[in-house]
Amino acid sequence: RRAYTFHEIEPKWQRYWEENKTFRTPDEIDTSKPKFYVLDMFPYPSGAGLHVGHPLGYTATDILARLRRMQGFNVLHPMGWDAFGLPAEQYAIQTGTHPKITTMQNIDRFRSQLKLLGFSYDWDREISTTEPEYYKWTQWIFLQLLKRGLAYQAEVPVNWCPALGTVLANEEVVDGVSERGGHPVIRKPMRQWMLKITAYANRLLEDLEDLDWPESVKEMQRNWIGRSEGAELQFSIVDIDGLERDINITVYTTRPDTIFGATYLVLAPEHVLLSAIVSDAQRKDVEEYKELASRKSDLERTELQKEKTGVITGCYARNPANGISIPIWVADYVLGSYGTGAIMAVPAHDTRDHEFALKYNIPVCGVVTPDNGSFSYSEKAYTGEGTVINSSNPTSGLDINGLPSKDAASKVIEWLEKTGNGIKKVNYKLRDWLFARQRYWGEPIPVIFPDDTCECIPISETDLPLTLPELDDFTPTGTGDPPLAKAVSWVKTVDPTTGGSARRETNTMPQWAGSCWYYLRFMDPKNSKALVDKEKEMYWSPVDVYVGGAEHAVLHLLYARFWHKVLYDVGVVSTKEPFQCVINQGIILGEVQYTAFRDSDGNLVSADSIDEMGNFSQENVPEEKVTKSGDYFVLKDKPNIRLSARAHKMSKSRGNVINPDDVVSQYGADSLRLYEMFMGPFRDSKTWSTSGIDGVHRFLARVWRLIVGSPSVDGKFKDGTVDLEGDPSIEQLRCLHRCISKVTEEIEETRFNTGISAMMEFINAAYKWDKLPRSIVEEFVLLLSPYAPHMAEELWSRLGHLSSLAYEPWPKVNPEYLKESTVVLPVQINGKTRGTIQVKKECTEEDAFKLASHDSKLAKFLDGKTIKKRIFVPGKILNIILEV
Ligand code: ANZ
Repeated sequence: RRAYTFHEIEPKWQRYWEENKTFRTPDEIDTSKPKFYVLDMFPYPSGAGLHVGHPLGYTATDILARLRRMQGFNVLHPMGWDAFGLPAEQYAIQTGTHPKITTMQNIDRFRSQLKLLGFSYDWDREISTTEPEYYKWTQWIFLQLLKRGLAYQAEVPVNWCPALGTVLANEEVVDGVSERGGHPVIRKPMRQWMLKITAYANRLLEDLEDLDWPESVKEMQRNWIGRSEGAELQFSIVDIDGLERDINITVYTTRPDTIFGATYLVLAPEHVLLSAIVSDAQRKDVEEYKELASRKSDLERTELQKEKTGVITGCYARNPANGISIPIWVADYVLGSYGTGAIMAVPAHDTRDHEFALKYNIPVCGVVTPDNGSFSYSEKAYTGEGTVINSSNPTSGLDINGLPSKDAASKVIEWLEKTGNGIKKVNYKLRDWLFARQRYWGEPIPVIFPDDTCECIPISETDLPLTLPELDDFTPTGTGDPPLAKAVSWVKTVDPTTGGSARRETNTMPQWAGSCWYYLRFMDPKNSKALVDKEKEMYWSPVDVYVGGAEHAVLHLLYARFWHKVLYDVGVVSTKEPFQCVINQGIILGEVQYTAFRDSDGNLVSADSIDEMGNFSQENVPEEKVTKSGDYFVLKDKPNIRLSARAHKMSKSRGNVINPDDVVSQYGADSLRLYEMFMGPFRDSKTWSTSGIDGVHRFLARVWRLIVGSPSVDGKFKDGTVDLEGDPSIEQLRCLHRCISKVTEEIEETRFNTGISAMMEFINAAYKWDKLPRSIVEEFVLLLSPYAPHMAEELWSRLGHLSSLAYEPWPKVNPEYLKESTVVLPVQINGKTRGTIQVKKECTEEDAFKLASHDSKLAKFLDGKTIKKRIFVPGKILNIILEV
């Protein structure tokens, strides 16, 4: 039997690790050792179980964790569940099964699937966001936010989704429908909890600099925060006869240099001063316009392609730069929630203003020219920088003609500040975070409302957790009242200070809440006195490597950073940032699918000719009938028929989903792990391929046969394979140390795929050796162990070790063996030394001869001659005898 018996090996070692708690990170640790905290974005335990995308990130972090343990670090490598959220609740609505039960079942399934893959998590630290001992601290953080004025209630227009019966965050609405389920969403004002993330905008932006994150993720966060610099300036209101009124409109602009080009103002429809300034004649039109605008989302209003609309207010403003009266409009392309909700419109230099001015016949006045020529402002807006023109006024005393845009902008700001007409101003796109959901399956918000006041009172920290009440009916009430309102006896409570009756908050927190701080709980998961013990936090913070999907580039990673900074201010954490390094794994696409095409007569046609055809049918072609020809895929037996080849996202409807459990039972967990790491660069997207997994499986089987030998698998090694006594040769040591160096470096740089290539090279070389000394084999087994831990443990034990290799010292590279040693080899032709070549010490006769015949000096003597004989003394001489 040559078999590599993964079926037996894998469960055996999983049991061993579990029974011995091999990967437990003890509570009390030797803190003089360096630490390594490597974390996966914990999963939402969906009903579908693991998909093959999960093990991609999890294997990578597992390899890092195993490497660092062997390098002598204290490693924290935990796993848990982000288990509140919509799907369990919707399932409950459909089936009546309590979300707690569904969640528990899903967690059990996920856990056992993860255990099948041999990840070295410390399962003693497992947490779920739905456990009261956990969400007690989520609620505690909410109370800290409340205390600091960072949680507040507001009547805000929200995205109300009637079908889901809940309010959604902006990010959960895509193109006017809910991200989950695609139900229509409308705008509706409601009382909501908000978190003041905007108070942290600048810190969230600035602290990005020192993070070792993908540049693309940092850039997305920067854009989301959307810092812009400009000025706030005031326009005084004049009525139609040019009389000053006692009202000012403040606008926000990023282009103070264009102030002389402002030919009208725009107020957002929700601007508070609108009704105060509107003329009687225009009042009706303006009211109608406001009503229309209130039905649109911000996204619809600001889309560039949408035709701009607006209504004149009948009121005017004086441009402080030149004293000219300009009309004030109301238009919905200006948002009430950004800047001051009012703008000075400069049609010559802003695309939206330009479109609007053309439509409503408003003057366009160019005040910045491009440096490389003239510009026709009536046709298009010039939005770039340049030299300022038409911008001087003796009355106001402002003259910026001839200045570059940037300098002009500074000069205008100076002038504004001097004259009291305005100030320099920084703005952010970031909005406060809507923090309430009209849902059952979430953390209750720990506040009460006494019946006789409209005050809101936080519940005492000592009364936490405020547990979710049991409920049988989870359906949304549809009125906007959350399902928790149905828990009548829970809602009714007393105000502890007055003894009067009170109501509990029935909104719950959004799913993001629990995932904002879970990485802290893992440091000290059972602490009932504090969220995390101070010393443990100091030791383990920050997370050294955090791996997860790129879809979390903004929301999760921004919200978690925000909470972390608040906790820093509260004194709970010691670092400014939670995650030092973030890595996004690529996505795994389904296997490439090949499609052939037939014309209406049923004849096969080439894929490049179907464009002109009206009628054709398609069929899938199995991989074994396909071959590559140049850049295309063609049918093996009909190479002139091109096929289309595409990889799609794995989805149930396409039927291309690969189930990790199936792969494990067919090939073993080590093969799955190795394959996912071998598919391609870790960060890239890649396509699944069954033949690829065959390949790595064969590699593992080759390792097995080399070391265990065949066919007598009885715990003893067969002759001729591992030589337990012998000393390694220099060549073997060189080969091993090259492998150590490469594997170590590639894991540390998270280039897992090339680490595997290095091991494959080693095994290829090792197959050529007559003897395989134990010391060499053992080191190789250690190198293999982060990738294929089950097999490595088994080999280690068969090599005579009695306990796990998990904490064996990681092989050290000896640089001596990495030196490529070369020698200068004299080359004689017919006994006369004609030159030299530089060769590796262990160079073969064939290689030496090749080098000699390519050497320009030596080639002269060899060209066109027949060689009679070659005499080669390795490392000493090459003698070539020619026929005469
Ligand atoms: C005059 C101007 C001239 C502008 C020009 C632009 C170009 P960011 O970079 O996004 O901050 N703006 C200000 N508040 C607005 C609001 N509530 N809704 C819609 N637009 C608003 O852009 C700021 C610029 O967007 C501001 O600068 C303002 O138009 C507009 F050649 O003022 B600008």
